[in-house]
Amino acid sequence: MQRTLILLKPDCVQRHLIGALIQRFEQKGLRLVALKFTQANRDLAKKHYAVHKKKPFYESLLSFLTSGPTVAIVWEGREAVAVVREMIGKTDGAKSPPGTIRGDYGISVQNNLIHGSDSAENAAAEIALWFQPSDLVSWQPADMDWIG
Ligand code: DAT
Ligand code: MG
Repeated sequence: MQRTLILLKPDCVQRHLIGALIQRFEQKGLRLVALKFTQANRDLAKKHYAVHKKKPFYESLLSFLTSGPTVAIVWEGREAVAVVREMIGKTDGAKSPPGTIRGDYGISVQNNLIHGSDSAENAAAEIALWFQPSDLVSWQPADMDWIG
């Protein structure tokens, strides 16, 4: 079992797509571990996107992530990191195939609706940025044996 972090970014919230996107992950069989509606401050945004510090779009990325509310979610399941990345699609919505989240709902590079951790190691670090350990709920869904 693996955990991963997703962020439903400010464009997703403003476009009223929170429910539609959460539904996809629920239906896939991922288990909800933690969920928070929050507006990231600059300090959190900088830590979250620290890997992109040298990129030309870094400042714009920080403004975007802090511009409005975000939904942060921890999902758990078999191969959760890779499963979620596949469901999200490519970074650029215009190049992301239909059937993926960014392919179905977006056409922008920056305003691409959703973040998903790209490795188990980064997932653990990102979960610790957005949540307290006590926010994470371990539970057994009734249909767990069917989903695997
Ligand atoms: P991803 O979110 O697919 O993991 P990433 O980690 O390479 O993509 O980049 C983080 C975010 O930065 C991405 O979701 C959108 C933004 N971004 C990436 N490349 C960009 C570019 N060339 N111009 C503007 N924004 C960009
Ligand atoms: Mg990334």
